[in-house]
Amino acid sequence: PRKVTIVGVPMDLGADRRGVDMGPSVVRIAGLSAKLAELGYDVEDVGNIPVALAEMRRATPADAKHKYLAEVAKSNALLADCVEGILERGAVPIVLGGDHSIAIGSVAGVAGYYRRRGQRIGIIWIDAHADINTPESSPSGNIHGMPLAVLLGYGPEVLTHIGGFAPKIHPEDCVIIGVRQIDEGERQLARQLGLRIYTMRDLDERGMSAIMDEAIAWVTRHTVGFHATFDMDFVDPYYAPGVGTPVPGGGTYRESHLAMEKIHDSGKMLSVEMVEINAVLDAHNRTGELGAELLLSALGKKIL
Ligand code: LYS
Repeated sequence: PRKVTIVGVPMDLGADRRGVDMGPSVVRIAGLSAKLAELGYDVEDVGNIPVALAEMRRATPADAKHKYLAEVAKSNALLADCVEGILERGAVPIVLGGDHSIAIGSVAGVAGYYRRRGQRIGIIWIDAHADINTPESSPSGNIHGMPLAVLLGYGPEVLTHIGGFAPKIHPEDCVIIGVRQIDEGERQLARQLGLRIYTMRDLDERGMSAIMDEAIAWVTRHTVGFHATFDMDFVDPYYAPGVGTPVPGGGTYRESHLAMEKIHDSGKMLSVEMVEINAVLDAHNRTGELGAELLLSALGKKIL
């Protein structure tokens, strides 16, 4: 059977708000491992990457532009090694966040693994936000608004150079899907890099199916495959109330599953990640359960 390995990252320092640190637990509680085993996978769960506790440390004024930088960097470096190890053991990594700053470590691990084999990877980034702020452009100083910029080589070196190389990905190998809130500096960087962004309007006009076909074809032109990173705030808050930065007008329950099903059917998904589920703001673990179900769709669960 195919192998999958789950790793949790109880990271909330990048969001500077408690609650997303419980994301790995709520997705596990929703029965992810057992349901993956039912799909026929050989499942391993390696537990959680250590993350500093926000209560143990006051954000310093020097850190205002990138809060908890040292702690976020440290956990992401550990995560990168862990993810690379999972790939070396022949399994597909399933990363449970945590806030979206953990994509820095996940992608560092996947990109590093394939780089050693002379190959590039792509990214499918499903999110209400573009996450392409830099410490200079960020309105909040929260690192979870910066991970895509970091992976493209923009931001503090302690983040961009995790794993010893930068950038982790080329702009022409990524897509962002579902954007409906973007900061001015992000808009500028996206334009400068020629990043392919599918906004909610694109989804409204063309539908999720066509967008996913195009997105998958795009990110696999020059790559061995892609990392899929799913920010739960892509989903409309009606279906996913338990997120830290809800934005109205998001994807439906069906659109979200369709995106994940098509990701699976492409046969090109190298690794997958679910982030920004906030247990404190959730209603009866509805969002946690949706997170587990969406991961199962990405791993091949079908209606029939
Ligand atoms: N763009 C905003 C910021 O940089 C929100 C980011 C939300 C990330 N999950 O703070």
